[in-house]
Amino acid sequence: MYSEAKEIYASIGVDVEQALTTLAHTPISLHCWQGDDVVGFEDGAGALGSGLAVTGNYPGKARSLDELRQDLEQVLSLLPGNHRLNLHAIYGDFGGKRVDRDAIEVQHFQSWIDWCKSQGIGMDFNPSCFSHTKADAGFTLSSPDTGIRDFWIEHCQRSRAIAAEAGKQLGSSAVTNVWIPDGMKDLPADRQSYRHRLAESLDAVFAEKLDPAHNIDAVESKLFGIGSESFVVGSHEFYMGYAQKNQTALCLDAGHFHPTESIADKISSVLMYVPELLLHVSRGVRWDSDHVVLFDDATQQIMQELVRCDALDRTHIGLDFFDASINRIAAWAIGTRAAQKSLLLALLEPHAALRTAEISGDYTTRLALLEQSKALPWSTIWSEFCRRHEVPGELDLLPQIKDYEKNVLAART
Ligand code: RNT
Ligand code: ZN
Repeated sequence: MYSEAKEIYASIGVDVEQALTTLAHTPISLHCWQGDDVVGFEDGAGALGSGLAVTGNYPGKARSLDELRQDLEQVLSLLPGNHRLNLHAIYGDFGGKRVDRDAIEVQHFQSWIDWCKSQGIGMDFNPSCFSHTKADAGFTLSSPDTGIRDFWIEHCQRSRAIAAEAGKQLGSSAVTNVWIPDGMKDLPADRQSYRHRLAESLDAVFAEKLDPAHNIDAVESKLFGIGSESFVVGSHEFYMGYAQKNQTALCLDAGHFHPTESIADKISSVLMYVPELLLHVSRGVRWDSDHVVLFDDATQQIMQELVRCDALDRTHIGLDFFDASINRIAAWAIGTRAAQKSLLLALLEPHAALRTAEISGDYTTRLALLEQSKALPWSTIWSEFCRRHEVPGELDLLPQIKDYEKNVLAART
């Protein structure tokens, strides 16, 4: 079936082997926080806050570092290709000691770096500016309180240093993504001073120049959060401007815009002005920005743009969702594979023919070719990709997840 499918694609000018090579060399950064509902391993870690919410109570969540690593290894065994770990600062190896956010050091993350080395994968990093008493008033880097601002600046600076060390040890640059929850439930009287303070704080966070071979800085905007419905300090315009001015990477989270707005359309624009892009592939549903990623139009369009803009080399693809209402391993695996399948579909487009049709004004052919693409045997190519990487195909995925649930997760009560 594979050789037949390959022939079909060759007949429309698509090199399937080339597509599979590109797919194999495009890692997806697995967000550690899907495994335990964004709790982390701090001493006394409590409720998720700062506008983030996880709903559901499916049994079997990871309760310790060892369990989270075991789960991640299981997820990696279900994914074709070579991926990365996206770690939040609250997931340090704190050994049961109280280590506040302004005191984190490389030593607290060395066991993660070693784990990544053992898995042959790279690591990305995130300061955790939420779920903390010093974030409870709703502000971190933009807080009017100097003490609070300095606390979070210190946390972000330390996060960059940890990321850079991970990048150095692993021989692959770590992307450090700054997202903060700062905003207001009701109408503010002075938006500007918050934004000025955020810019100043970010300047302090990024003041130390780090080797881009070890660390890449990214900033992430949001439209609104729970409790910040009327005003978010770090809006899209704010970070778009900041990233452009300071030439940091810009993070686009698919769930952080108006419901009818797609981040796919933004990719070709922002890449004209910022050096690199970080994606939080996610799925917004009504107020939630973090449903499990699907093989849907939105995800396919994002991947199409990355391929059509030849932007894969300048884009870091990460995921951002957390669903506690289903098996968490399934959420991770289904979401990541959906992103990969979308990328494969994009790589299998007949690009030359599409461009020729478009430039000659033959939009009929363009539309027909796009519809044709959906009906071609891309899933046979996907099966072959899974087979080559010795991971389950679509029919074997669920049974493997159920086995793990029965043999491992069920014992966690
Ligand atoms: C929150 C942002 C942010 C977080 C994670 C936990 O709205 O999307 O990326 O989801 O860092
Ligand atoms: Zn995000």
